[in-house]
Amino acid sequence: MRRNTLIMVVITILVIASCSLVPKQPEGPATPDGGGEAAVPAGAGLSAGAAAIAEARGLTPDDISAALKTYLPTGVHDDYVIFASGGHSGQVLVIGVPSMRLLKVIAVFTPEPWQGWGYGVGNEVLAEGDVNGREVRWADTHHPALSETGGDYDGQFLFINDKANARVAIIDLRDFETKQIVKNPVAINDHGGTFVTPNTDYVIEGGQYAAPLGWEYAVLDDYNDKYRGMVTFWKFDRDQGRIDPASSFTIELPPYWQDLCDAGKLASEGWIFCNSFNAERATGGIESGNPPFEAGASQGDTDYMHLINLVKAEEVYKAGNTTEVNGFPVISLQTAIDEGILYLTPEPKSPHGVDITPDGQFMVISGKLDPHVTIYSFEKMMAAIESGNWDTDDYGVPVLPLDDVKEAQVEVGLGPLHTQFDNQGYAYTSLFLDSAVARWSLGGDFADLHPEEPWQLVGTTSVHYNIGHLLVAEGDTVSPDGKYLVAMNKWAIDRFANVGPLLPQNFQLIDIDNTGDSMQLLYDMPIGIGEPHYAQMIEYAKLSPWEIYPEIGWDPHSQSVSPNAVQPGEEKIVRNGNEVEVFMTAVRSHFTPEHVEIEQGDHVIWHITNIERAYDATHGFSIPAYNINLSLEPGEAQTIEFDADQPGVFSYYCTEFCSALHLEMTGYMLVKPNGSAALLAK
Ligand code: RUQ
Ligand code: CUA
Repeated sequence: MRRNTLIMVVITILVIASCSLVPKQPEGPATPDGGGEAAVPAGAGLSAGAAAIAEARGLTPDDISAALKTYLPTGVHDDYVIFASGGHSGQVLVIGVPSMRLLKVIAVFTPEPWQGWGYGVGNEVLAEGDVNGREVRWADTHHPALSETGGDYDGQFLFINDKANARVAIIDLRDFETKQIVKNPVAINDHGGTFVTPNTDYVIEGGQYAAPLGWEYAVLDDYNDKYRGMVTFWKFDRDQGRIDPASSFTIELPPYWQDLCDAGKLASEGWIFCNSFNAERATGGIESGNPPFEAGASQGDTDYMHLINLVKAEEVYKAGNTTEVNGFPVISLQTAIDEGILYLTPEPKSPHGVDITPDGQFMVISGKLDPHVTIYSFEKMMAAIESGNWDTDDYGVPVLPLDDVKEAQVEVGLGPLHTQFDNQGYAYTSLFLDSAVARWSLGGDFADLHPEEPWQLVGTTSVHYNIGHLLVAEGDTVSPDGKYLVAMNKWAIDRFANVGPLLPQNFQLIDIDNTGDSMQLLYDMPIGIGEPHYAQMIEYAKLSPWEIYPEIGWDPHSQSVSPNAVQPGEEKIVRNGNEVEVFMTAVRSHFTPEHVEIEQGDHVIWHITNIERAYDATHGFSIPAYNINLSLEPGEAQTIEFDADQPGVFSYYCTEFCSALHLEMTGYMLVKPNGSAALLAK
């Protein structure tokens, strides 16, 4: 009895708390717990059995159509694949659409045992991300970018940034494995990355919180003179599948907090656009009676969009007109001004993100504290630059007057953040404060695609809750597909079973394959490993990953046959002084050799090749106490090295349940004690 009373009190508190927290109650599609619509009426076109199930579960007609639109029978593949930031997990999530099934977590910045990432495989790649020699084995991943050809996703590579430490990683989509991590030598954190130019010549990494370049020390009183923003252009070498730091450069920017960037395309190809906030150059210091950053950085009515002429910048870099920061070439702010590389234009109140329409004609910016999206015309911006009719900011950077470059403003709702596009002439903007997605009509050449007047709000759909980014199928390419939109919600509140005070974020799939104001919410997917920021959705048919590695003895890091590959019949153990080299193969259901006898103090170089040619015939390999754990996909060759400093008997075994005799897929590593240890062992 007392227990029940307690439960009732708790429930009452929870209901009250959630009512006051929930930003806006759903008003669109009904939810399973009840909203408005009645359960499916009898005879709604369902078989008697299906209708009975629907009735027993209290499903509405909307629920049923949502289920039918997302259900995939076993063995049927999704039409689209999402590559989502894994947030603080430092990884990338691969999700199928419309099923919203998690297909894979790709290890990137953080060790991941299943893939052996950081336990024998990938150690060198992870080490590339060390900062000043210190291991940093997590990341705050924000924005994945698929490689593009002609402004369209080509399915070859994926890039993603680490905001916390200003790093960029590259994943090869032939095997969904991370190949490279680069640490930005100029900035200690970033945000405006990653974005690619239309043919992936450059991967863009913009900064966030201004600091002296190279994160040198300087007091905050010197903020205006010594603190700077930046944007780095990493040259991508598609043949090597790597960024080439030796052909990359940075542009020094004023100490406004550059936020997000987007690469111009088609009409605007060759230009880069970055929004910013804190044009006020607030330096915080709430503890000393200064306005806190949140107030100081939002005092002004406008911040600055940055327009960067990348073609010019590349010329200037190639001409060697750069300075160096930590050995990395930097085009100075003054050079950027003198050479006509950098322009600014005002943007309303503390914006977040800039997104370019598929034709490259318009740049869309949302002020977080302004209910509008502001649309800029590339043509007008070029005309304004041409006219020479501008003032400058405190650093001498030309500021193009807003009225000269603005095309339109659309009032969309409260807290607008990010925008994506479809194939029907609509744009979609996330509304953080309203917890909604706004659909609005584009003008320009898009005006013919829809019945509405251009630059108008067409409809909104509620999401749950506090949406950050959104994504549309191929929604930031030159030819979006429309069809599906995913709302990346920061809060979940009551959407899922309570799993304690730390809640998953909520990806919500929305059907946008219709015109007008109806957008149906289809599915909720909890993200339980960190806060994802952005994601991109590519047509599954554009991906062509390998089923097995092309040849036996494949080194995934070099994407070629390893010189250390071990072919069947070539297994052996070779001793050379106190260096022991093991040449091992793995195949169902044994390792060869099964005995590895070494001596304490030996240096061990151990090559293993999975000689399988069967789809999905992966073997694991772990050596206890030595922190070694590999995943060997069919054909894969790996080499590990360690000092046999611990004497004893160590059974290595396969960690993937690969066959009926998987448990027997094992062997003994015998490390014979020597010296004093040998005496003790007697
Ligand atoms: S963030 S919620 Cu892209 Cu890093 Cu916007
Ligand atoms: Cu190989 Cu289990």
